[in-house]
Amino acid sequence: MQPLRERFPAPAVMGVVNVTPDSFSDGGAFLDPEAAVAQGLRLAAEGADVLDVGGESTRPGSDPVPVEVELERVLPVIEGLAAQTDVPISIDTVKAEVAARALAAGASFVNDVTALRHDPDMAGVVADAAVPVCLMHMLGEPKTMQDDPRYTDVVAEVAGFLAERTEFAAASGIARDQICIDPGIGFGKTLEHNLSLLRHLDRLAAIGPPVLLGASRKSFLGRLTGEPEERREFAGVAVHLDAVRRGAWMLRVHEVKPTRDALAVAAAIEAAP
Ligand code: HH2
Repeated sequence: MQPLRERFPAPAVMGVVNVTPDSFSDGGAFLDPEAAVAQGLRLAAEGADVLDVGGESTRPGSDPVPVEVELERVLPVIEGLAAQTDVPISIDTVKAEVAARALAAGASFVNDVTALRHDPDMAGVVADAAVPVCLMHMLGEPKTMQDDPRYTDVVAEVAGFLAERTEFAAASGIARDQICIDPGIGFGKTLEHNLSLLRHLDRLAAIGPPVLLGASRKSFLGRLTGEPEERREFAGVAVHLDAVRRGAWMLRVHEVKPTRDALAVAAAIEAAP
């Protein structure tokens, strides 16, 4: 398998396809499989390098979803997308059974917001399928993670966690060049925690694996701008552009085109004599 950094040269873009009734910014919009597939194809046409399909919301306060419900949501969308686009499909799940069925249906990337901690079988599923995996940091669980999250040194603690999970993944038989890491913006973090992680992203990039980052529409952008979820696009582009300058490799976004445009302009400036 081609190393992640070669297969998806930085800066890469992951488009979000949420098949949930309750995702924080687009819950219910794409619950119908046809609408979700159409959304994925639109993001692919806009230049997404990967499409991240998720059937369980992880927004603060959300409840877990039974495995059958999650499968019912994501499988038709993965099958539909796999039949109509060559853009690789990622499955955003914490459950090994959902990951395995999604991979069989056409997904080829696993995005686990618990970094292989939730389900003891997840590492084996990823290793056996020899697919890339994203290991994300989260403090606590979605239901309670925003209830007074505390760190002594957020950057050091998140970096230590991601380094430890990378070693765990490698020891579980997952190829090192198929692992990426993610600080998990908004997952058990205050505004200040998110900003520190963004400012010191270079320290996370120094761990080794490429860094995936998702700030799209998140509440800290609302805190900074006063805008509701559907109007945080400009703020999101600003964060993502800054993150790429500080070493981020892939950006997880709800709208691909604005991110692609911003990256194209930044790259043109960088290439000027
Ligand atoms: N954020 C969300 C979900 N999955 N995966 C990674 N690797 N990084 C993230 O930052 C990340 C993620 C939350 O965003 P969204 O999918 O829009 O919302 P919800 O979890 O409510 O479906």
